[in-house]
Amino acid sequence: MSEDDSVTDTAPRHTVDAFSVRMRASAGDDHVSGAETIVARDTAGEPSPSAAVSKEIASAAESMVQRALQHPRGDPDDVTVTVERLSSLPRRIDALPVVTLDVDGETRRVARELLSRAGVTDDALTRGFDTIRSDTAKRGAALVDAADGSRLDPTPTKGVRVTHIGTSSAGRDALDAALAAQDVASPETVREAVVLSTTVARAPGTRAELCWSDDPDYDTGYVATSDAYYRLPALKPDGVTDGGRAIFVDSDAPVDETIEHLENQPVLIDGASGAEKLSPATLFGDRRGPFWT
Ligand code: PML
Repeated sequence: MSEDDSVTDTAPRHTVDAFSVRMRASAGDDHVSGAETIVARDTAGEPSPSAAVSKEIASAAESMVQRALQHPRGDPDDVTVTVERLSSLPRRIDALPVVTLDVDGETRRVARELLSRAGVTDDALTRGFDTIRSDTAKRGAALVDAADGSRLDPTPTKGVRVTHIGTSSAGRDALDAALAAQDVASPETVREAVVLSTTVARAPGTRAELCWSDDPDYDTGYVATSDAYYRLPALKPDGVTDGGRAIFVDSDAPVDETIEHLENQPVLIDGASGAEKLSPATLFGDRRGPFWT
């Protein structure tokens, strides 16, 4: 073996040209903001990372740092950006359809109806609302048994963090265009929530998700099911500064597999499935029911 051959043989070989880029900002012990995306090359090739991927990583990291420094929740004293090469190629899927519900004063009832139609019992959905309102699972989502409402995540003070997610540039453009057509006021917030909720909806064992923001000035929340991401204006109860997520899981779900998927399976949103505005009466298709107006 020549000297050149031995150098080639010991050089690292990367088959996956895809990276998770994540940011967390904190002030003291308080979380200020976070963001993440995936940067992946569409076709295989050498060398890795390609110049295009390197440039995209740098640009994603820069905009995350800007965002951390300008966040309305306050000045961070620590901003950490992590760039991690993925060990497998991301699963590519389309975003859930986005449905903004034209609700007026009955938001909680509509949220409960959506969850109930997705197979979540009254006890479980009440537990979901209570969990988001309380202090637990501030960082991650609570996993709640869709039948009896018990907590399924092993460390309830931490919850489950849905990570290794992002959009391709085609997916991002398609989602942004769909949201712009509906005049969505905070497209970046909504895009990120749609990416996360699509990952949740397509994970094994999940039935539905309930979420509202911890930003005191942002009161639109959502229910996501395998059918759609339903936006619910004024979902956040009055005076509530806590926010978070409850993910409702089938009683017989393989919980370890669900958590592994949510925390570690890379998912790239590659396309959109449209956006529309609907009244609850139209959505539920029941002209005699409680949502007929
Ligand atoms: C969050 O991630 O903090 C919650 C975002 C909720 C977005 C709801 C929407 O406007 O669609």
